[in-house]
Amino acid sequence: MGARVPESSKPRATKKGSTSQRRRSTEAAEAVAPPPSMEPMLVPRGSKVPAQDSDFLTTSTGVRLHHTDDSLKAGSRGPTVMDDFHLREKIMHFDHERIPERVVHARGVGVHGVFESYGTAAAYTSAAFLQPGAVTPVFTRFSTVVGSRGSADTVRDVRGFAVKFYTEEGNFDLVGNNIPVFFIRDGIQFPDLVHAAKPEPDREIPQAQTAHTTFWDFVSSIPESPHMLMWVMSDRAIPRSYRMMEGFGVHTFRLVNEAMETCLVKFHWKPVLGVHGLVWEEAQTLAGVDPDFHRRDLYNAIGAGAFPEWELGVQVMPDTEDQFFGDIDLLDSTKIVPEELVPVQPIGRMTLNRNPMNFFAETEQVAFHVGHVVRGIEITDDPLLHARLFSYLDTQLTRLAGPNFNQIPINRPLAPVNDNHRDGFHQQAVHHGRTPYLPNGVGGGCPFLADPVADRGYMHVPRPVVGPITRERFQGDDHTQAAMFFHSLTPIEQEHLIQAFTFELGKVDVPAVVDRMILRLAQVDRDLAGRVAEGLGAVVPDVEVVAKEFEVSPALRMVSDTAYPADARVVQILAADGCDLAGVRRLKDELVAAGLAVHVVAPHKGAIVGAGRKRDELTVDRSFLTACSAEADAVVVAHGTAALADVPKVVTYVQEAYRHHKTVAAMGDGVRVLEVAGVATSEPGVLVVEKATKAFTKTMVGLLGLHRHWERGPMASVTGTTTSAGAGAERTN
Ligand code: HDE
Repeated sequence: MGARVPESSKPRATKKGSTSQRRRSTEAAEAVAPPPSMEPMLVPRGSKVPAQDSDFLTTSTGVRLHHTDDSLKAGSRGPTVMDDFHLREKIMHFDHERIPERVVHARGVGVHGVFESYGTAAAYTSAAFLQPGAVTPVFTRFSTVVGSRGSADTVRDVRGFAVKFYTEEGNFDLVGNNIPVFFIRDGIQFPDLVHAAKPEPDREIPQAQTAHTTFWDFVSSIPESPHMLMWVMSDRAIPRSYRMMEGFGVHTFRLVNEAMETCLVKFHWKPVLGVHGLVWEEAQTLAGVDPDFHRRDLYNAIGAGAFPEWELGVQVMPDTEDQFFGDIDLLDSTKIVPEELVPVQPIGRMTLNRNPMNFFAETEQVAFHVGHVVRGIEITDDPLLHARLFSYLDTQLTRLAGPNFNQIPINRPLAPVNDNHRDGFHQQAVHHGRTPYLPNGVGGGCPFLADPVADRGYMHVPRPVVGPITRERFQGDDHTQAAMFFHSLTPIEQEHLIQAFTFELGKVDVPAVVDRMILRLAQVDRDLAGRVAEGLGAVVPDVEVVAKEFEVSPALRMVSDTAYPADARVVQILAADGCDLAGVRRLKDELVAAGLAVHVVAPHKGAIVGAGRKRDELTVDRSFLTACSAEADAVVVAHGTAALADVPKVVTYVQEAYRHHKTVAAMGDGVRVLEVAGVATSEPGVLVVEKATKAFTKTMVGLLGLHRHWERGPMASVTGTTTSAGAGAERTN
């Protein structure tokens, strides 16, 4: 019929026409390409990415397509015809893009890095990656536990801290948390714990939080939970950044050296940037303003070259027959060994230096497993750990659809593999030979078994195991370490912990559950229970405190006088049209040069113009509508912005930053905003300068390294001066 080809059906890019397109995409690729030091080491392996190596759009079987925007129809409005293999394949694949999210730790972020061994653990373990000078690539995934994959980053929750070491002797996964203890002592109760913490099943609320009845119903019934509850109600559960969290292996592991001598160890990750939290109000605001706050923070820091670092350390205890250290049961994951009793010995350093190329391929498909250990590291008898040994392998079968998940690029070891496993869903290998079994004679006995010494084969240290088989919970002291944790905190941290308990229990709608929890707290500490009960209008029952005498452990505090590096901390400069652009620019440049991130925030996006006759412009990063002080570590009001003192949103902005104990500064007449906000300029962490100078930048960086200025006290002076803030608001009206 010689029908006219409609415009929209014409091929979009001919090979000739696509040259410029290709150039553009190369440029774009170069713009985002990692610097050579961050070149992918593991993924992808070759120069070509399978399924993405044609310049043309193709089907999944490589047929080049000339049109993809319209389905094949009988006429432009007619029914779609079955001949359209492209439509059916495209939709079929799309329909199956999602895989089941992790049953816990669904929300996470993964990044690549490197681990450098100090060699200081060589006396304790034969593990090759812990010998002097060994350098090992790693992939680290941080996560929240309770929320779904799309939930907010800043919720109150434990954070997962899982590291996969691609060692030359196979993969070692250290699958830990940012809290060194756990809610339960026996893994058989994990499904109950998670069912209680997840959204309640009738209405599926609330999402990503433990502030609801069923969680507290369960944990208040678990005798060993008080210690973990102290940690989860502390500011550790609302970290400022993944870069500022400690990590813990939680369980005790056994190290084995070349002489087959053993010791028991607890693993610790110590962040070079210190351990810092958000304040609860910020965490709540950020969940709405920027649900990806932690993910973004980590990507941005790595993108800017501010690579976060942690020291790996071990507490080393003798491998005694009963596996106790003094009266601390090393097989009980609800107990710590205080660092004052057994110091943490640094054994290496991890630097996270490369963002993933593709979230799904790497972060979503990475499969951690506590049973991925290497020669020189062994599992102990902790019953929590033993349940995990089953769970991690098992869960991947569903999540990654079959047993071949270790062939996925992100999970592949660097060490050569010859496992005799065959077939199964998603088998990628084309195995050769006809003897995937041992012993064999037909295949020449291949693959060979490794001698534990000459070939460095993994061998378990023989250990006698005795005892009756029984379903019995071993008894422990469940209150003393909980009390020790509470009393080791600074008063401001204690106050936050009490507020957290009060908030969470305030959301419980069954009074008997609240009463039971207060009773448990009273067994730990009467003062703590009394302060929580007061906020809830509840009564502390007359029960005996069961916690015994203890020494406080200063290592448990987050608040200290130590100044840490301020790498990639965020400073917001509040500016406006007509302000001193030169001053803003200078401050911004100097802060960026010092390794900080700077956002210019103004009444509108686009650019602001200076006051001078010569046209001068500065790009605005955020408007007051899209920014909030919770995203920043410090707020500076620029010179030439006195009029902002008449804008209630700006006044509240500065008050919030001050109330959250952040560094607040003003240049020149920007001090007017501080005055109207009721910010006392004599208070710690409040700076007023005439203009941007090197000395000002230096002071700012120093103050940011302190994290917050807790000595200001809670909100006191701002509340006391609401009249002047109100006056500012009045003038606007
Ligand atoms: Fe996990 N945990 N867990 N867990 N866990 C999972 O494995 C489990 C526990 C931890 O970034 C799951 O691959 C049981 C303690 C992290 O991919 C699952 C028990 C600690 C991650 C599982 C525990 C952890 C997980 C879900 C009680 C700190 C995220 C998806 C015996 C030491 C790993 C998956 C990642 C993930 C089971 C308790 C840390 C279901 C049965 C204690 C960091 O297998």
